[in-house]
Amino acid sequence: MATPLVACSDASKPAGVLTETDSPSTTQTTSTYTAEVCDGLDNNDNGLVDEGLPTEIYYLDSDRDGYGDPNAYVEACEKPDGYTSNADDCDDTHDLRWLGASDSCDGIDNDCDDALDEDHRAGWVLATMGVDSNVHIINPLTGASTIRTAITGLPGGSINSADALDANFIVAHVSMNPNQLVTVDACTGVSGPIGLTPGNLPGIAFGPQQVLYGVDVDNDEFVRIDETDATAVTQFAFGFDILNTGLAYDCTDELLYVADQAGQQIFAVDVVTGQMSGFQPTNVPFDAVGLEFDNVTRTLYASTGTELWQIDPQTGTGTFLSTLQVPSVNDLVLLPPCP
Ligand SMILES: [Ca+2]
Ligand SMILES: [Ca+2]
Ligand SMILES: [Ca+2]
Ligand SMILES: [Ca+2]
Repeated sequence: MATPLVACSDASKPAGVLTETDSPSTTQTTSTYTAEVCDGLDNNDNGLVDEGLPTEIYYLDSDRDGYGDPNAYVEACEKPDGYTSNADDCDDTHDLRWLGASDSCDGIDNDCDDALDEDHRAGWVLATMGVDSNVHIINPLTGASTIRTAITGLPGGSINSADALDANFIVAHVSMNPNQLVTVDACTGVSGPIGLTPGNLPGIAFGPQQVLYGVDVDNDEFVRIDETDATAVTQFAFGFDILNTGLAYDCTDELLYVADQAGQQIFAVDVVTGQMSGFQPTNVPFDAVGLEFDNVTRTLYASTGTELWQIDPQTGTGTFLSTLQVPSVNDLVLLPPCP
C-alpha cells in the first residue's frame, strides 16, 4: 500500500456541541466553545485542523470517470474534489477504462484485461438460416445444431447471406426467384419483404455506423445497401471474378472481411477509403461460403458448406473446427439471445 498523501491530525480534543453558553444567562460574561467541523479550518482554535472527526479513505480520480486510483489516496473527513470512495480504476488517465467495465467495440481495452472489445456481442450465438428455412443454432466446436425456429413468410429461393443488428432485425438475402432482401425475426421466425436487389449478394454485413454492405457476385462489385428498400450503390468494382463469397465485420479495426471462393483467399475492405488490403490465400476449402467475425478470439468463423473453420485474418491460416450437422450451409450469422 502506498502512503496516504494527506492525513487528518490526531484528535486532541473531543468534538463537542456547536455552541455552549455559560449560565446563568443573567451574568455579563459569556464564553463560547466552538466544536471542530470538517471544513479545513481550525474551528476550536487549538492549532489542529479537522481533528477528531471520523475519516474515510478517498482515491484520486484524475480522469473523472468515477473510479479511483488504488495507489493514490487520502484519508479525510470529507471527500475532496477530484477523489472518489472506490479504488476501481485500472487506468486513471483514461475515462473509458476501469475494472469491470463492459468492453464495448471501441478499440479500447475498457476493463484492462488485455482482451480487446471482447464483450461486443457477448452471449451471441453462431447460427445459420439454413437452406431448409429454419434458424439453426450451431455449436462451433462440435458442429451440432438445434433448430430455434422455423422461418415463415419467405418467398421462393433460399437464404444465402444474413447479418443481425439485434434479435428483431436480421436482414437476409434470398438468392434467385428473384434476388431479394428480406427481414427475419430470428426469435419468432417471421420474415417480411424488403425489395429486389440488383444482383446476387452471397455476402452481406452491417459495417461502420450500422450501414449494410454486400458483395454482388453477378457484377463483381462491392455495394452499399439501403436495408429499407434494397437499393444498392456501388462502392467499387473488385476487378476480378468473385464466385461464392462471405462478408464479416471487425468493428475494432473497422474492416469488412471478404472470403473469395474463386481465389481461395480472404481480404479486407475499408469502406471509408474503398481500399482492399490484406489479401491472404487460405487453406479453407471454400465451396459455399459463410463468414462471421468473433470478437473474443478475433478470428473469422468460416463455413465451407459442410465444415466450419476458424481463420486468422492476418495470415489466412484456417483451423478446422467441426463438420456441420446442417446440410449445405450458405451463411453464418451471430444472433443475440431471444428476449
Ligand atoms: Ca478515474
Ligand atoms: Ca479510468
Ligand atoms: Ca477487455
Ligand atoms: Ca473496448
